[in-house]
Amino acid sequence: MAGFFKSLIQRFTKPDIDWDDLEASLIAGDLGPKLALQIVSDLQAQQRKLHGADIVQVARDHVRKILPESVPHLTPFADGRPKVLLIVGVNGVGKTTSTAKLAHLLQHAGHKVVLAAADTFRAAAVEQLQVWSQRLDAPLVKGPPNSDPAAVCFEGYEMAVKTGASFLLCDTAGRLHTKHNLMEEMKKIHRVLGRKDPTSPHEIILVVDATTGSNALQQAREFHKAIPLTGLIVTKLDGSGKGGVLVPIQQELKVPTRFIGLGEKVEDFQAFDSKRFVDELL
Ligand SMILES: Nc1nc2c(ncn2[C@@H]2O[C@H](COP(=O)(O)OP(=O)(O)OP(=O)(O)O)[C@@H](O)[C@H]2O)c(=O)[nH]1
Ligand SMILES: [Mg+2]
Repeated sequence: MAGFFKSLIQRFTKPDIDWDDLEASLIAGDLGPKLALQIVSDLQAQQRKLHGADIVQVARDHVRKILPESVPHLTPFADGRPKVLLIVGVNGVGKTTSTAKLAHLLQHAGHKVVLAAADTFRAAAVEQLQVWSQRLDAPLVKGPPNSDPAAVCFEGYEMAVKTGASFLLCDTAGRLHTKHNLMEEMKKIHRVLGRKDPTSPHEIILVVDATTGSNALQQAREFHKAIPLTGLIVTKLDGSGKGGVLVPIQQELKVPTRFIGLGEKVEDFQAFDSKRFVDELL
């Protein structure tokens, strides 16, 4: 995915910049129309001969200003209560894989994790998380087919308390942000988790697939409207997606990217580093 900015340098070699072309290129890089316009206006205001490198410098400066320098780490509660993470998103973006990767990361940091298989629609979904649970040696809570996903998360909370786990990770079913009943079901999971601890779920993480481009912004808008997102996981950055969309999501919704997925293996996962993203990845 690396090289979006580099491609701009290669494309705009002449000092006479075609502004429409530049704006379109920035939008094609998933930076969003608002930011694209800001970058173009900023460059036009300079009233001098510009080269590709100038474009990239201005674009990088804008992106740096939008992205927070650092994002909060996932730390356990000092009082021993489980910290609850709800993992949500549309179908196939990498929720289950990212749940496993996150569990692995937390275990690596010395924390005990419980997994809740709240995707009760598909038997294969439960099996998929079960395989991860065995591989990671993390307890799994699941329900019968088509059972209430909110109840699975509720039981997950009880299991986390019983086993003294610091984190409960709830993997949910894929849901289209345009499907009202599925969004209502997600709100119910949110409400039911709040019965055990009114501040739970403590993190609501939307998983988006970098290869879907700007569509991820619309997904983020709709999910954020339904339940307040606390962070983003951007997956499949090893593919063709540049991940530029995380910039307008931060700019418009103030939802920070917390982790990135870079492959199918459990290790292909990192805490988001904005400096590295701007300097190397984008
Ligand atoms: N290349 C690559 N593949 C990924 C990444 N994350 C997930 N995948 C793959 O994407 C596919 C879907 O991943 P899942 O974790 O099952 O996605 P999901 O969101 O849980 O899917 P549903 O539960 O069906 O909505 C799998 O083949 C994963 O291996 C990533 O960062 N890079
Ligand atoms: Mg899944």
